[in-house]
Amino acid sequence: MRDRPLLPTAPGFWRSPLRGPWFTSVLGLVLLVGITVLFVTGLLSYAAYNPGLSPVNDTTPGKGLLGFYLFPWPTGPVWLYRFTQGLHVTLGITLVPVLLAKLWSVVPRLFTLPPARSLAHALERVSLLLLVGGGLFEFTTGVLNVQLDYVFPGSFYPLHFYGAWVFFAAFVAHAVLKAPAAVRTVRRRRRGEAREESDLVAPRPDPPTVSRRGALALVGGGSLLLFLTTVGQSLGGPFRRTALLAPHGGPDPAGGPNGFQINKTAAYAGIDPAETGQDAWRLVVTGRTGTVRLDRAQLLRMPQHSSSLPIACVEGWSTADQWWRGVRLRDLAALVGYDGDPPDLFVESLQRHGAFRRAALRANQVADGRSLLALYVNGEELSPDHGHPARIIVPAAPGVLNTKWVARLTFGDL
Ligand SMILES: Nc1nc2c(c(=O)[nH]1)N[C@H]1C(S)=C(S)[C@@H](COP(=O)(O)O)O[C@H]1N2
Ligand SMILES: [Mo]
Repeated sequence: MRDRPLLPTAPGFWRSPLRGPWFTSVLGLVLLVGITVLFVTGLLSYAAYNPGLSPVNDTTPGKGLLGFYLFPWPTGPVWLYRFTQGLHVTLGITLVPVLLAKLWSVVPRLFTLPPARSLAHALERVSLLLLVGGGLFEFTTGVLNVQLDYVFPGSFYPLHFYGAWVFFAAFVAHAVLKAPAAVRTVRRRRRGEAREESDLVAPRPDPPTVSRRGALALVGGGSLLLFLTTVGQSLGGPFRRTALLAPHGGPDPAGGPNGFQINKTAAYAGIDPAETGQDAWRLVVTGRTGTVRLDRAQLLRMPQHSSSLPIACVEGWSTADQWWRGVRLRDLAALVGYDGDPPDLFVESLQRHGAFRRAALRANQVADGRSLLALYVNGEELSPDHGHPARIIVPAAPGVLNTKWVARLTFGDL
């Protein structure tokens, strides 16, 4: 190495001939579109939790001002959450190489001196700190939540949600400042004008080992590989085998009617088989007219209905439609005094600990005739791991609202 400066603050320290406005601009424009989609699908995912309905779903209902956009999550099309959340997680993972390459391409700027030339420059650098910090935070918490199965039980939602607003605010400011120049750079290059004058270009570059196009292809190839090894978890069928990187991808477990993905097993949730048997288990339903206790035989004497619905988890994986059979939630509401227009519903399971042992469903979800307290799946009794003796299944809702091992239903406006 000939006279390489020791400090990264010296322009000559950075030698890669790949750095330059074109490389940075192409990656930036990809992220402009991608991160906007991530933000929108993320907000949708949050709305789908019914966070404003009850502190059980979210400890800071509505998230104050940031929850301004919340709306009652619809119950159709039934694949809605499967689609929005599959897109959110798959796209997030696919964009990781692009994000890293983009950060790499501008890393010399992190070290420019003086740290601030003017107030405007100082503000810009602070916004970049929020941008880079926020971006790394969002991608890291997202990937950890998917890969490690709720490493931040209960706290992932507020962290990822607040982080998203900080990140996206900085992202919008950055895009407004930089996107026009990025578009010009890419257009100029397309017209064959190769002139590149920028502080991103190394003043004394090393000889290239790969072209800029080649480097971009490498990044794109990395993204494609991540995409192909992730997307199968939300497609199902033969594609599920391709989801090598997704913890709940891979082939269907076991097989048979109950042979589809399991999130938490009965053993993990601490469900004692003694509590779920014919003799012990009672469903306690409370509403306007009081409380009713039903054993399994009584539930089976009520009108039984079927619906074909998927399980779609916040982690991005989902199942194909399963054929559920059981009692309609609105028929259970009618048992306790709500004929015609059912209210909200508070669901509690036999599980004693854990964030997802309770859930609040909105009136529109209770009213939908496809929303069931399911006793059967695919023609067989629910297996212990899928929620025996009874579980909630609601169309288009996130997995967490499909409470397993149900013990108590409380109808009433929340
Ligand atoms: N009681 C209880 N119900 C629960 C959960 C839980 O941890 N406890 N996990 C939920 C989550 S996050 C998902 S994605 C679905 C998964 O359902 P499955 O395991 O039958 O596929 O169950 C939901 N129901
Ligand atoms: Mo889930």
